[in-house]
This record gives sequence, C-alpha cells and structure tokens, in this order.
Amino acid sequence: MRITQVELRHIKMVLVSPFVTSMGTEYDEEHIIVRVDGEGITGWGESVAEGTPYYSYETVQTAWHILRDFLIPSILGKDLKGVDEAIASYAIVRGHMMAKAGLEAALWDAFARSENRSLSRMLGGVRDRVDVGVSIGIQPTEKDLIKKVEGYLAEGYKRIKIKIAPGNDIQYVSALRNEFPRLLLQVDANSAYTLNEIDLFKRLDEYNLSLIEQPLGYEDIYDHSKLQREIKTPICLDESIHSLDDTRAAIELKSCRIINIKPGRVGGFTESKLIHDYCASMMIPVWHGGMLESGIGRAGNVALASLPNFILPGDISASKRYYKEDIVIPEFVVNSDGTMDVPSGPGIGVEVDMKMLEKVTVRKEVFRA
Ligand code: OSB
Ligand code: MG
Repeated sequence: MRITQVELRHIKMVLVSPFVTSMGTEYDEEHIIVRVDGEGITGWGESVAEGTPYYSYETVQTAWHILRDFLIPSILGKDLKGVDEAIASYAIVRGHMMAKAGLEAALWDAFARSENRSLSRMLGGVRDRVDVGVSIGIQPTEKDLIKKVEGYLAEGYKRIKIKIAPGNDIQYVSALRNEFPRLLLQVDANSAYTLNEIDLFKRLDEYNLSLIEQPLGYEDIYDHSKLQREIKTPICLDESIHSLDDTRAAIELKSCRIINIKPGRVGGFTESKLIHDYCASMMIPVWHGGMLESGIGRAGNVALASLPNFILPGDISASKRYYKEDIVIPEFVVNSDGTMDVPSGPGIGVEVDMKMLEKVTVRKEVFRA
C-alpha cells in the first residue's frame, strides 16, 4: 500500500469525572489521532501520549514532533508491503513508543481493512468477547469509593482496580475488602513508593489482592525483584516495561508475576504481541492496561485483548465511563456479564464520528506525499 497522506489531530476530551492518582488529578485527556490514507483506504490510530509528562516522559507535543519530523517522513510515499516494513523504516528512532504506536495502529487498521479482516483476527485474536474491569481514581472517602464500586459492579464489571498513594492506601483496600469479601480487587500505585515502605506491602498481603501494579520506580526492575521476594501478592509491572527485552529482564529477575500490556507504552501492537507470546511461553498471565483512550484507541485495545494469554480482565471500560460522548460509532458498552464485544468488522471495526472528532480537535496538520 502506497501511503499518500497522513493526518495528525491533537484532541482534548473532558472526562466525566476527575481522575485522581499518585501522579495528580486529570480533568481532561489529550491524545493524538493519526489518520493514514493510501490507495483509497483509510486507517485510524491513537497515540496515548498525554498533555503532561507525569505517567511517561512523552507528551502530545513530543509525540507530534517525533511523528512529524521522523516517523511520518520515513513512510510517506513509500509502497509498504505491511506494518513490519513501516516499523523497520523508523527503527532508527530510539524510544518515543507512544508516538510510534499511534502511527503503527493507523497502519494496522489500514492493512486489516485492505484485506477485509478485523484487527482482532489479523493480530491472532481468538475471542469475540473480552473480560473487562474498571480503574477507579482515589476517592475523597472510603464511603465514596464503596458507592462507586457498587455502581460499577451493578453495570457488570468483573474486576475493580483502585489507585493508591502514600496516605491513601490501606484504609481504602480494607474498607473495600470488608464490604466485598469476594471481589476481584487489585491496586495501582503508579510508582509512588520505595523499598522503605516494604511493611505496607506486607500488610497488603492480608487482603487477597490479585496484584499490586507498579509499586516502585517507573523505570525500575531490580528493586521490584527485591520486593516480590518479600511479599505473597503478585507484582504486576506497567511503567517499567517498554519492550520484549524489559519483559524478559523482569521475568528472569522475578520482579513480577504478571505483566500489564499497553500498546502505547511498548511501541505498538507488534511489540505487544511479542510480549504476549513470550509471557505465554513463560506461564506469565497478561492483561490489557488503559490510557483513558477515545473509542479509536479503545477499539485497538479490545482487538489486542482478544489474544489467548490476556487472562485477567483489562482496564477496558465502556465509553461512558470516560466521556459523555465518544468519537466512534457505535460507542463501547459493557455487557451485563462483564464482557465487551470485540468488533468483527474490517480493521478496528468501528466508524469514526467525524462531527464529534472535529469537535474535540484542537490542532490538525496534514502531510502529503
Ligand atoms: O497506570 O494504568 C495506569 C490511566 C492513565 C495513565 C496510566 C494509567 C491509567 C489508568 C486508567 O489506570 C485505565 C483506563 O484507561 O481505564
Ligand atoms: Mg498502571
């Protein structure tokens, strides 16, 4: 496919409620929507770089720079045989995984559409529904949290993840466990602790958590291996894993027993699949993380999560859990049994709502071959 045009859109969408984590409070979400065109086919992708460099060093501005000045020029006007050839053309660019993943996603969608296949099938998906959970930010009180959880459980969600931070941890876990003794519950610290707080993690062992996500440094693998040795609850790494190589290091060092896969964090679906396959071979379960995506990114996440080793429910929630209106048709919904349907149409399997996309676009740039 000869790629004749690439379009970038900086989008900003207002969250239905502020998202509070150890990294701060988010009121709206900024991402980049990537559109590629070639030979009458259009592909869509989402780069999950945010407005702020708090989760990752990447931001919308750095991703835009890398896309405009390096990634897009490396593929524009080229007759690509497939996604692998695109990846090879920009392999010289180090890091900037979210910038790469946004372009790669649009290319995957375009190639899947050109073969009239769904992205799920194209990636090796084996399920037509995936198990989903919800990620809840830090609430003002334990009572507020319990109310939120009751609401999400009533909607069908299979698993609850809560954000924790020093001073906002054990009391929330304990309150939830008291109220819901059998709830599938996990916590995400987003790197807010150090090994000095090892006693807290030993106390958390009493609450039957499915996992503790990224308790220590955001690039760390070594200290996590020391912590995992001292606690029973499985550690799951998010921020520290940018590649298959990081995954191998973490598993060989026994730094974690579970891996969170986010295509944006590892450079795209291709690297995600390598990590997925390696983890399967090592009997390490994976689950799909989330970056508060719009429906475009969410569609790709659901497709990837249909691969067989995505064993635990993902941070993949209904469109309305994030935004009043989504930018795709149909929007994503959760079934009452806590699953989400994997789109079966060509490519990402949903249609972009151009009117809504226009409404949330704050900047647009078009590149032509
Ligand atoms: O650490 O998993 C995280 C959102 C933004 C940045 C980092 C994270 C998150 C979430 C939300 O937890 C997951 C979702 O999209 O529902
Ligand atoms: Mg996380």
